[in-house]
Amino acid sequence: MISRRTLAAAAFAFGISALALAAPATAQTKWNLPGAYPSDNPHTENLVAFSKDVEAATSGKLIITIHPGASLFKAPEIKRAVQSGQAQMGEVLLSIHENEDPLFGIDVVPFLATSFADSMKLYKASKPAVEKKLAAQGLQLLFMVPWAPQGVYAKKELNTIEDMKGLKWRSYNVGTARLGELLGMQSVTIQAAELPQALATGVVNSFMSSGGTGYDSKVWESLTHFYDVQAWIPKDATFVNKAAFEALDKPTQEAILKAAATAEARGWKAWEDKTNWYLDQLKAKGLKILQPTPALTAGFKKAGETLTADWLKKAGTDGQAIVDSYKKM
Ligand code: PCA
Repeated sequence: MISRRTLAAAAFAFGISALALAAPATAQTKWNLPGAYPSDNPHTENLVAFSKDVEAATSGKLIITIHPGASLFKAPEIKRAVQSGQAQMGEVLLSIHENEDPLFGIDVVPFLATSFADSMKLYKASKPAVEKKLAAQGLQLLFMVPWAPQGVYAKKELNTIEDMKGLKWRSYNVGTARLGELLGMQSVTIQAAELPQALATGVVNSFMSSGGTGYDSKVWESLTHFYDVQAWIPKDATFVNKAAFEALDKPTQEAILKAAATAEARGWKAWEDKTNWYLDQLKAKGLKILQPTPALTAGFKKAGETLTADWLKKAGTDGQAIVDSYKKM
């Protein structure tokens, strides 16, 4: 027998859900955006500004909470979390996923695009293909923002490439791991959030990255030299779960796209503006900021040729076509 109480509870619950169903036009949607880098890194500051822009443009209808520093998901898990809908949006270095598709590593082909202007050209040449690959995984690309040109940190002078042999090398993607292997180093993959600890405990004594990540990791507490190799400029991607995006009303979708375009421009500018600032900060902390010797450069170029050949083989004619169109720009 159904008690009066159950009936009342059912009526109450029905009332609530009817209300919820009737309300979406004014309801507030709350989304999560896991990120991989620290709160005061320009990538994260840009995401916070993006989220504020979306909130303002939707009059508070869509609230996106940024979770910096790999606090919600570890860097390599962020993309999968958004694909599966555990989070609605995410931000991470796209080349971490080069093993899924060589195109995700196009911006870490050594010495292909080493200035911000060239990096933007390479982005334009590769964007349609990258968008398509992400769409096939249930993701919509919102924007991409570069880091700074990548150099090498070490605890000793590096005059030739042989001086790198035997170093305990931190890698962050396929290319940096392969570089470690080619140059006879002991390579271990560690994402930025765990790098300060790995440096402090001596698990690694060398790595390739930007001035930004060296600064974030307080690299001066353990290492002494930075060689401005300018090997490549990797980019972070911010993406949204496609189904979640498509379930939003049109004005909200438009607000996101508009804020994304603004965030992209703001992010590129921030990194261009801060590249030298970071190197100055490292210098002020006592790090030696150096140009690589011609011999060291030659060694990196040679390893770079091997990496480029590896990549072109994996990326096939699609990859070659993008590289060709970039070179014509
Ligand atoms: N910082 C990130 C990726 C590239 C960079 O400059 C890192 O070192 O993990």
